Amino acid sequence: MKRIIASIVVTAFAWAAAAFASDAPPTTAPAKSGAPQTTAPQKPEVVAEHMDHITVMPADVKWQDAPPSLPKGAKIAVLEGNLTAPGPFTFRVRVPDGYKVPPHWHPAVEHMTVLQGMFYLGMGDKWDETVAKEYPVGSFSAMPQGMHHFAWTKGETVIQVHGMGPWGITYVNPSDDPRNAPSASKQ
Ligand SMILES: [Cu+2]
Repeated sequence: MKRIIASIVVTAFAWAAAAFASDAPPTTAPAKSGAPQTTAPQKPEVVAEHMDHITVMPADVKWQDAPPSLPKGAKIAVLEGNLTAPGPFTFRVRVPDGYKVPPHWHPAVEHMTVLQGMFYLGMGDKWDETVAKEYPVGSFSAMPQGMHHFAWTKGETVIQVHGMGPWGITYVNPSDDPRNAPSASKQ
């Protein structure tokens, strides 16, 4: 009985070994000296080198004045990444009631989630509130890069935007760009 079991085990092992061998990548070179090949196991740290675990508690969200590319009155909090560099980013924008962003587009997909207030988003080159859609708290939108759109708010509103940088904003009408305003300071 013992011999039968041993035979089955050996057979099973041989089959498994053969199966493994046939699945092995063709580039694997056989061991030359018969010494066991040592392959260093994949270290989880390899993944950690590319990204740290980022956690941001509500009390840790640091608000600052939004860059001059946005109309005055906006605050921004960057939670992840660098908006000007390639790679993932996440930021929040807090704007007052009645805040307006004229028609514009972005160089990357805009993933937007409404966290507070009421956000209105319309597609197109021209300001037209009749074509806009209402986005209450909890709404999400993912907009293709380059799509022309405009937005405004009702009540103090916070949206969260994430995507793959570099991020930016280009206004359809350069005269709408706050960076082009005569009063725009170089601070
Ligand atoms: Cu936008």
